[in-house]
Parts: sequence; structure tokens; C-alpha cells
Amino acid sequence: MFNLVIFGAPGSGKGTQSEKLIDRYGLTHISTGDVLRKEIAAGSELGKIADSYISKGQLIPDELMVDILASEFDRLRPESKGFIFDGFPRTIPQAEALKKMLEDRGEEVHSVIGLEVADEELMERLIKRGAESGRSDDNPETIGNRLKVYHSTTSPLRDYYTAEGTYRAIQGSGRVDEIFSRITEAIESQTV
Ligand code: B4P
Repeated sequence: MFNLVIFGAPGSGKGTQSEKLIDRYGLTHISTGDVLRKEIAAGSELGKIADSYISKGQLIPDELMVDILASEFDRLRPESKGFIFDGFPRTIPQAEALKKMLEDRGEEVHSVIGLEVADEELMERLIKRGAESGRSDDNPETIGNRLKVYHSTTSPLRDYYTAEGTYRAIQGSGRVDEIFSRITEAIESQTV
């Protein structure tokens, strides 16, 4: 099994590049953002809790997120030859929980792809997406909070995964297909 984490700020292209990686490598995609948005659309109890955080640009509490991730992983695992974790982990405790969850199942994280994009470009992309899709967290105030949370709480994961020896920084601006080539080169240099 090959397990990949795609990491980066909000709007850095995690979802966009994950779609292409699934096609290329046949991996199973777990996007915690997508899981939460489905729950919100269904109006479930979990969805109501998630909405109260997402609409403010805050992270869902770690304990809840870790349970969601583990149940998605166990549900999808029998059919899978490897996973793309998109949007998870977003905190050091989530990274530690992911490591333990995988170790308990005889697995590990093989590669962490970090998409690096300047804040001004992230803001522009997300405002554009908000205008097109109406996503409730893509408005300037909430985007500002999400970027603050990213810098204070999520970006320390770069050092965490650098110490683990799995982190590869990828320049995340430019054309989608150019970025995809940079990612596949990095993955393939880690696996040969
Ligand atoms: P996510 O769904 O993960 O939201 P995101 O970070 O904004 O998405 P992503 O980075 O994938 O967007 P993409 O670049 O594809 O999370 C939403 C919320 O859920 C979080 O704020 C949090 O509250 C909660 N949550 C999720 N996971 C959690 C966790 N583990 N713990 C706690 N809370 C959690 O797309 C952005 C836009 O850029 C698109 O419009 C795309 O078309 C465009 N784009 C992509 N690549 C481009 C390029 N190269 N050039 C120009 N535009 C590009």
C-alpha cells in the first residue's frame, strides 16, 4: 500500500491535484473537507457541529476529526491499494494520530507533498471560488481566519514531516498540469 499526504494552505490546490493523482496512481481519496461538507449538506448532527466551525474558518476539534478519518480509512481500506489524505492532518496531534492509526494497521505515510503558494494568491483563488461556487467559507473574512489558522497551527507540520524524512516542498503556483508534473517527479523519486 502507498500512502500519500497532500498538504498545504487553504486554496493551495490539494483538491485539484488529488483528482489528478487518483487518475494517475489509482489511489483512494479521503478529503476531510469533502466528508464534512457532505455531512453539512445532509443536515446530520455531525454536519451541524462541523458547520459551526467551518463557517468561522476554524478547525474541527482533533478528537472528532481523528474518529472521522479512522472510520473512513477502515471503510475504504478493503478495496484500496493506497490512500491520498487530503486536508488531514492539519495539526500536530492529528499527524501523531495518523501515524499511530497506520502503525496499528501495519501501514505508514510514505510521502508528504507540500504545496507552497503565497497568501495573496491563495486569497485571490478562494475569493474567485467563492464567487463561482458559493462555498460559505470562501469569503474574505473567513479566508483571512483560515490563513491565520494555517500559519499558526498547520504549517508546523512541515517541520514535523521534514524530521520524519517524508516531506517534499512543491512550488504550487503556475499551471495545474505543471504543478502535477512537479508532484509526480517528487513521488517517483521517493519510490524508486
Ligand atoms: P478543505 O476542503 O480541505 O478546504 P481547502 O483547504 O480550502 O481546500 P483545497 O486546498 O483542497 O482547495 P483547492 O486548492 O483544491 O477544508 C475546509 C474546512 O474544513 C477547513 O477550513 C476546516 O474548517 C475543515 N477541516 C477540513 N479538514 C480538517 C481537519 N483535518 N481538521 C480540522 N478541520 C478540518 O482549490 C482552491 C481553488 O483554487 C479552486 O477554485 C481551484 O480551482 C483553484 N486552483 C487550484 N489550483 C490552481 C492553480 N494552479 N492556479 C489557479 N487556481 C488554482
